[in-house]
Amino acid sequence: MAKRQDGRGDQDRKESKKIEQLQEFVRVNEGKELTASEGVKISDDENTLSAGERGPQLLEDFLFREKLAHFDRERIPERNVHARGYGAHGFFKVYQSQAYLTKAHFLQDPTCETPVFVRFSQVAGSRGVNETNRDVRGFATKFYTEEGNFDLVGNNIPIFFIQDGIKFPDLIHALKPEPHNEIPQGQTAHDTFWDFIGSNEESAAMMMWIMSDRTIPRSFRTMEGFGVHTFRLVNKEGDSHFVKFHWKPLLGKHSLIWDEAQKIGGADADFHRRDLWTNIEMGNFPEYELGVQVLAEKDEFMFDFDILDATKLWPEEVVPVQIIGKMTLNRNVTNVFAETEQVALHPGNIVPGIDFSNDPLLQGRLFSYTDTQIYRVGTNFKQIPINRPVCPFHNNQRDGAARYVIDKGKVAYKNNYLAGNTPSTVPGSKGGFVTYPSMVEGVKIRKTAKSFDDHFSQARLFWNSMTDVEKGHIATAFSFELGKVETLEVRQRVVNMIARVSRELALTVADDVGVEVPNVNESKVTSSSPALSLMNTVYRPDTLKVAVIVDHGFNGRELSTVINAMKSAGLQPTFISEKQGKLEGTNGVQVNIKHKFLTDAPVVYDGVYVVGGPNMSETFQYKTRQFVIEQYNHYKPIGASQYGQSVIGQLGIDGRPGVVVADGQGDFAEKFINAMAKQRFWER
Ligand code: HDE
Repeated sequence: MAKRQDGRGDQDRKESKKIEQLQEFVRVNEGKELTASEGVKISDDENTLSAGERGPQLLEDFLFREKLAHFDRERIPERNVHARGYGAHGFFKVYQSQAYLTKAHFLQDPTCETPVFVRFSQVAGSRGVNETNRDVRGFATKFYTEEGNFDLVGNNIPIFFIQDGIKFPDLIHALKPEPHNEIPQGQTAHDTFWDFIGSNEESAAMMMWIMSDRTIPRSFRTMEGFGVHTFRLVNKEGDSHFVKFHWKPLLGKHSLIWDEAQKIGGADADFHRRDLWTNIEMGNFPEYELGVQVLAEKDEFMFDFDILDATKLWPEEVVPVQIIGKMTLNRNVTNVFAETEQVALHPGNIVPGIDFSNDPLLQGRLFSYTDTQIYRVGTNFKQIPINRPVCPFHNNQRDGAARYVIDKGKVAYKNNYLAGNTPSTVPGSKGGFVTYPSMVEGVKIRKTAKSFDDHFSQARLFWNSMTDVEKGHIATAFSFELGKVETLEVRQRVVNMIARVSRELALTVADDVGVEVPNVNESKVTSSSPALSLMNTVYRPDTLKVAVIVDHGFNGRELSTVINAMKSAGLQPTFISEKQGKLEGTNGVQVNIKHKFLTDAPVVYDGVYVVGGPNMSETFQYKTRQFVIEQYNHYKPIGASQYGQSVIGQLGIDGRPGVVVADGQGDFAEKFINAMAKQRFWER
């Protein structure tokens, strides 16, 4: 996680062209006089014009009509999928020139800073859905390059449910709340979703991924991102390579556990946006490295699956991820609607040096995104500040709703004499986009290629790659989701599918949801891909949140030492007590309590440090123990000072993994920080 240093953050802002461009549109209203949109100054904005104080209101009131008419149109249609999202600005830099792979300008020069905007999202729920439900997360990046916008509109899972875009509306109809009662919101735990899965074998691998902890990330900052489809990179000589794009978070990939995710939903429905917003405000800038898996044209058929099939990944152990650059998110938006809501991302936005493959799912997306933006945001959505490129743009498109520019001149057609035949086209050698001339042959047909047929090998590969803890989580997730399915036959059909992936898993789930395991052959795949396990990652303490529970008369010297050590390690301590206000400790140390048991749930913290005091009330002790039990059950680190020990002593957790008590040896802070870095103690 990058820290803002020596005003560097401010400098980054000045350097970012996109930010400068956005600034031109920012309007400051504070301290100004109130006017109507046409400019007339308003003398009363709280009383509608009426015929007498108690009389009917008058249609003549143009100020009332303008205000209400605008309000009536404040919402635009929410995204059909990925409605709830949160965005941030930043920049991307390539580590070294990738000229051998691509001519894309932003991937040539390590000193070139490309502004980016990222929108993280959830697929299923409406705009107001809680943020920790089990769901795939979107990870969509707009690169404002010198050659136009490149959008990498990916997810936090490297594969997808279906192989052909024409099935997308069916998938989403099954996944969304059921239409007869609009229940459940933002959940896959219901009949229609699992009916779809049980009826579509191509979803087998994705079914395993979504039941894993990937769908309940700890933070957007600890989430991987994937372009999913196979793309092409094309260099100056016209050579093409197939690529898969990856984002790797420098903080490591970490997730919540299910019980925690459900409780956070109630305690803080804005958990992820709050986490991203707060950390960026604090200068803890999230960083992600961009990686590519590269396959030469000649190796197109090297796998026993088809690289055009979006339900398959390229195992990283077979095709390593080459890290080529880094993205840093260093600025929150000024206005969520204008930026995060109106941003129009589209996998079809590419620049010279990047091209599509024939992946049928990607091809389907190329139609859908522009179409949806025209409906959702409006005809001229590309001219809205957040969507404008940073490079110049000129064409013969004219007029339409909310045209944001005033086009000068009378020529608005190609092939003209009057304007010297401008705007003119640009040849490929001078930076114009030229489609890669890949070979195409065949008859017109509606059919999935035979090479897309194996649905279970990679589902099994995923299962083989999980640790025992992760396997346990997957089994519980299936039991939960199918446990909410009312139709027995739907549960049975899903278990039939699980049995083709792993008989062991099917037996556990079937037993739990009251169905049988059929006599079918499970996949014979024995290989694994360690990169797929979330536990094969980086563990760092920085930016983790510690609840510090304090009471009157706390040991001031001890507290100051431990808090300073925590802060140096990058941890974020928050004091919690019974009431808000000032709290006195020994040695003249005072803390200002802003959070209390009533406002802060244990689930929103990554660990707890119980400081206590000499005269803790029964209620204080009870609440502290409740807090600690929850943390303990979620395998999180627990620390206790000498007063603290007396409270948690009764819980019988002393000496258990991840429980660190101050024993007067002076190394408490170090031990506790190490425990925080480990994050979870699964062995409890
Ligand atoms: Fe999307 N998808 N999608 N999708 N998708 C949308 O576009 C669609 C797919 C993804 O933060 C929509 O602007 C079709 C795969 C993200 O604004 C819509 C198909 C992947 C976002 C749409 C897919 C994604 C979207 C909804 C099958 C991972 C949010 C509103 C052919 C690689 C972007 C909108 C943001 C959004 C259609 C499949 C990721 C309706 C037809 C595969 C991250 O156009």
